[in-house]
Amino acid sequence: MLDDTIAAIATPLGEGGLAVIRISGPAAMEVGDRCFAPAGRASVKPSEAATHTIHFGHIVRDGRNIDEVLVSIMRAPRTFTREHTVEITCHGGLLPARSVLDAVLAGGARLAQPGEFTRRAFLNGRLDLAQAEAVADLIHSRTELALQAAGEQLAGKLSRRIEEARADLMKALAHVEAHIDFPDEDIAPDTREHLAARLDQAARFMDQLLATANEGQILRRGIRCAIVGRPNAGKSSLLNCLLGRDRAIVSAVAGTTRDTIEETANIRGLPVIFVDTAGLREARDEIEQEGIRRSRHSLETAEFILQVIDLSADSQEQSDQLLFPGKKQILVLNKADLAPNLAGRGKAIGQAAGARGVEVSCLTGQGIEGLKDSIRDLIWGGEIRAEMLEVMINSRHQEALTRAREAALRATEGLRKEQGLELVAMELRLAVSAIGEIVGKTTTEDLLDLIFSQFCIGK
Ligand SMILES: Nc1nc2c(ncn2[C@@H]2O[C@H](COP(=O)(O)OP(=O)(O)OP(=O)(O)O)[C@@H](O)[C@H]2O)c(=O)[nH]1
Ligand SMILES: [Mg+2]
Repeated sequence: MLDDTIAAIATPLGEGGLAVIRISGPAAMEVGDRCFAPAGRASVKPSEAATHTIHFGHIVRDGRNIDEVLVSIMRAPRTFTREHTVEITCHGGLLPARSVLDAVLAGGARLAQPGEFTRRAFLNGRLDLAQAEAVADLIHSRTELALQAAGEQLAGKLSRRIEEARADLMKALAHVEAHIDFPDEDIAPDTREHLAARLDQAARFMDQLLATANEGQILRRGIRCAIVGRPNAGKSSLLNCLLGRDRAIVSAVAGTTRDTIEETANIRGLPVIFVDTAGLREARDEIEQEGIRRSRHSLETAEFILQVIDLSADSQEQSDQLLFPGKKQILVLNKADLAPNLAGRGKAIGQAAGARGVEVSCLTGQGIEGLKDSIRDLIWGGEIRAEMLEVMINSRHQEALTRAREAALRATEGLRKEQGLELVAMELRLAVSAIGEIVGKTTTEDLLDLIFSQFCIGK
């Protein structure tokens, strides 16, 4: 598969200033020769051009000029894929980019699959698997913190720690295997204990990495928060305040929001997916009934809840507020501007309900910054430190690490319980292989397909 030459549009499909068509593979220069006509006095064909140079000219097909372009020539191995690469920068817009791509395909390239450029970078040793995943994280990151974490992973911070852990396990395995090869020299009890202690340490190291999974997930896919409460409490107003724009309709009519509205906001660097919902009450009609059903569904799937309470409403109504046991939540006591007599009571009301209470006014913006801090504290559990961003495992890493850790623990137990060394070695081999999956030392086609299919075409 690596001997053919692939091509794709690398920029978003839409109108823009420029579009880039990327060609990679052994015949990239020849494909370039077939569709690019250099212009100007110093003009050369791609196959004759010096590496890492840019050339002006036209893309031609059947003798007709398709677009005026710049062509970048980059020869292997100093390229993203480590293969010969030609990048054609043409006019932006779907049609010019498509026409140039068609000319390139007619010139002998094959259309790339999603993620195929990055897959080649991995197969050619330019990146390991964790770094390749970081490329996708980088593209999809929605906040600067997420971007920073992806950048650290791309730079190899996670990979280095994984390699260290893998090397430790391999050393232990080599040690055990050496004793298997010379069966008459049985392993001494203190050597067994020494090895077991080393494996304990490796398991602790894996525990440290595993502890970053939660934050890693939050930064990568965001965290879901349902905004719930009675009709007219100000849920949609709160969504708009947190987003900083007028997304949802706000009105004095109770029952304004009927469908759920989802939007991602950047809260202190964390991507939070807020879901505004229909107010919870006895439904007045079929549509409202469906809206309330959706609200309840959002409530169930949310990882935390902002429960909005209208401070100015009469206290009878407050007393039948719904509580959501087992969910992280913040009571947002809204319309503080209308209830100056209740100022400062938020904390107490929250405590009475067993949650943090924050007074805000969506009208004046009072308390909104404090609410953002409370949200960050609730989901991150403390301050966001730079070194935390250096390693943030994803769910695939978590799964592989958990397997590696369990196998390492079984090996430790085997050593301490004087079990046969064959068994210990088998567990250690499992551990080495599981941890190797993270960086791609051990992989299967299926795993690669799964990872790279999540990329866009052209990446
Ligand atoms: N004075 C004051 N009015 C507010 C505040 N927040 C919201 N309102 C008003 O309260 C009314 C209801 O606001 P919405 O945001 O539509 O309330 P909701 O909870 O989304 O209501 P439903 O979608 O109908 O369930 C509107 O008239 C808002 O202008 C506030 O902090 N102070
Ligand atoms: Mg609403």
